[in-house]
Amino acid sequence: MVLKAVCVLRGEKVNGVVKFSQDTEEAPISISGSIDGLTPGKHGFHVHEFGDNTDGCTSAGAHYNPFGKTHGAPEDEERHLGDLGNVVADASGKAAVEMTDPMMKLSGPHSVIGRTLVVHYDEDDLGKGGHQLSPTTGNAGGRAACGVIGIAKP
Ligand SMILES: [Cu+2]
Ligand SMILES: [Zn+2]
Repeated sequence: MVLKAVCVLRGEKVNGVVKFSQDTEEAPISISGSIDGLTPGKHGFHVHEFGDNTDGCTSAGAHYNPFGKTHGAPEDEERHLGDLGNVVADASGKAAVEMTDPMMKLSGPHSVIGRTLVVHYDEDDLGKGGHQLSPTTGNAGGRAACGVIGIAKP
């Protein structure tokens, strides 16, 4: 049973497509895709709580955090479920996304399907930057583009 989901990211200048797949209920999720229109360098990348874009990316709420944890890096135990770290854009502003995540799921009570994927203007400091926002958002700045994660066409 392979689960597949897709997210079309749309922003003022930033656009992208990100695909999610999970081979079994227990398997780590694979995330791949590409994002264009970024500034070169690192950009925070998270699943936010709500699949609500009524008022743009703001309506997506905070990082998806069903276990009441502090913001962190994807490889940390102490992280929001939605924390995917950073994507890295090259000199032309294009980021190739290729990651796996041990915690995120496409099924069950904490599935990310129906929630919003966000790419930020700034780098996520993974909770370690010492800024007042580090423990909640990684101080990743505004939301450059977002989209709701949906079930992919087979
Ligand atoms: Cu975010
Ligand atoms: Zn977070």
